Amino acid sequence: MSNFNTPVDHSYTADDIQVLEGLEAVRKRPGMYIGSTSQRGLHHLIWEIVDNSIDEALAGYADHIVVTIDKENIVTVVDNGRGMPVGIHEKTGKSSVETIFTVLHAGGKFGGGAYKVSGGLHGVGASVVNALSEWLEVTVHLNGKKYFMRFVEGGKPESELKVVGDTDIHGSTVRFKADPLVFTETIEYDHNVIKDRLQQIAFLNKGIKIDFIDERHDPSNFTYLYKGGIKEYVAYINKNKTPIHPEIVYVEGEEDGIQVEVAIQYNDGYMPNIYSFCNNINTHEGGTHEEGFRLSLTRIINNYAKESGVLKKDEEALQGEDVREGLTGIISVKHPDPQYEGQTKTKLGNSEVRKIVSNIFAEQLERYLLENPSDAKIIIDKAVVASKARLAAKKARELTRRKGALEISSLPGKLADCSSRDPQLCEIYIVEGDSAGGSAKLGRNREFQAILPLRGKILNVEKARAHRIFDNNEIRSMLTAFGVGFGDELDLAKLRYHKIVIMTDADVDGAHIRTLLLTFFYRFLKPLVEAGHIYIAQPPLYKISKGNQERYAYTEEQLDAFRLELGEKTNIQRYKGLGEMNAEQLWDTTMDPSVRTLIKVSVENAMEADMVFDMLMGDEVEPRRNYIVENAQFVKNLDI
Ligand code: TTJ
Repeated sequence: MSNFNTPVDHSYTADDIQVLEGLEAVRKRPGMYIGSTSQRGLHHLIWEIVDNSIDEALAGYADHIVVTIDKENIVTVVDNGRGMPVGIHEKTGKSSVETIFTVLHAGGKFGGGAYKVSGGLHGVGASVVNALSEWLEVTVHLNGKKYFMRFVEGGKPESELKVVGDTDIHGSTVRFKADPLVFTETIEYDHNVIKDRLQQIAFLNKGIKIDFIDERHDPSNFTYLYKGGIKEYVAYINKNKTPIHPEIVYVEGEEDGIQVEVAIQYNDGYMPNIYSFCNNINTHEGGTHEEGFRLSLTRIINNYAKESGVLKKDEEALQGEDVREGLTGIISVKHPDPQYEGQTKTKLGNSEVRKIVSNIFAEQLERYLLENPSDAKIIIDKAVVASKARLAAKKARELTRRKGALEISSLPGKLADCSSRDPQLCEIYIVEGDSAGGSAKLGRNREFQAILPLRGKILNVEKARAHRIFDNNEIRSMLTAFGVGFGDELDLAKLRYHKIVIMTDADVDGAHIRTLLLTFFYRFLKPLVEAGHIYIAQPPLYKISKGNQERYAYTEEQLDAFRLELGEKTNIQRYKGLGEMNAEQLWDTTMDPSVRTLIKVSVENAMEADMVFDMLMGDEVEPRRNYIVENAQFVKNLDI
């Protein structure tokens, strides 16, 4: 590590660590502490450790964090902070390092008033990571000494904290191996998940350099350092879009110990892209920080529109959705005592935050508009056009509703419905193209599988205004078939199929259609994504045959294995599209519940699809190629 010249503070003491309960509790019920023992829970181990280094950086004592995953999935986190405390802890009589790693909830507030960003599932303490590790090693560089301690079998100290040498640097290092006895599914970390989250953490904490070294991956080294923080985050999200004003508006302030940052920029699209965070956690469900932001945005833009005369006295005020059209925005707050609400505990509840964000943002947005009149005009004009389009769309929607176009009584003609009426059992396959649709209709189990073929590409909902979206036949067919309505009036209880399966070709067009569909689901039917109703079918890539033996391969590895198994002179058919399979093959490989693999779409997947949307759709081949190569495991084997 290169940069160890951050200020050193030796004034802290090692008390104040709350002693709560033992590590056995964690091993008994890991889900209570890290959500689950799936790969997602496994990833929490890394976040929990990294959070500690981020806290040290936010306190102003560290600016470099290195996360390494080696070939054995052993994780190392290094920071250049002060070094965690090594003295004897008053309440436990043991070293503070030992206390931090063996006492649940320790480490919360020591250092007095230090900023603790973790929340939600995070912030359970380094002891939880220790409890769930086969072994864990701590190294501290502090006051000229190098200290070391090792734990085994879920947190048992192998010996006490020892001085093992001299040093002229300061900082903390933690190395651990997740316990396969706990993480029975896998102890393998997902490269992309870790990389993306570390990049996000770097965006959200300006000036902190985060290196990610993944020795299992080529290339192995990634460095994230954003001096502009969320301003650079907005630029990154808008990278493949067309901004309509050159500068990103960036606002920051602090009140009552609550730090606020907002960055916004409009692009020529229609959809808002607003992401909010509290203490580095994505508040998917929004909350008071987002409310404060929306309030001020609407109020200040209306004021400016009226005062500049663009909006006449007798004209209707601009609505929130008008001023958010095509807006990319990040709202990030840091709160010493966050309260999370909502179904997934990702909604910020602290009521004081609304006014604080609203005040800070309003004052600085107003100043920005006054100081940048040409940008201001572009922004106001866009909102006024949006307002007119909204009124037109409202009329169009009312017309659609009156005609009963979304009633189940008018189910689309292309839909081959299933006979069961129990939504829990029912599945609907959204299939690209009529020929694949035909095979799927013949091959399905008509008891519980419905087929809806889509013709050509569905509408790009990013680039179309509301009334055009609801005029689109493919979208109308889907909405009618699903039966839940959409937007504010969406009713999950009316869902007619609990599995909605996207089945597209394994080529770049198929990837486009899948992206379009995911974007549509994410934008208009998000509760379906959140409730886990959206799936992606995995058709095979190859058929390997010899004599009367047949095998289907879904990956290149499987292909190699089957070739070995069947010996020389096999016949290999590469499936370019679903249409190349007959009905029976489609059932055998992709639709039969006893053999098929469905990938469940998470909100993160859908959000990612939404973010990479313009890139996949755009004319530039290179970023598209890179994306597809990078995401090969999700978007298997595409023709580019
Ligand atoms: C807290 O305030 C007193 C001085 O030490 C501060 C501290 O603990 N800093 C700190 C902890 N820096 N880094 C850590 C840390 C790093 C890792 C990788 C893991 C853990 C559990 C803590």
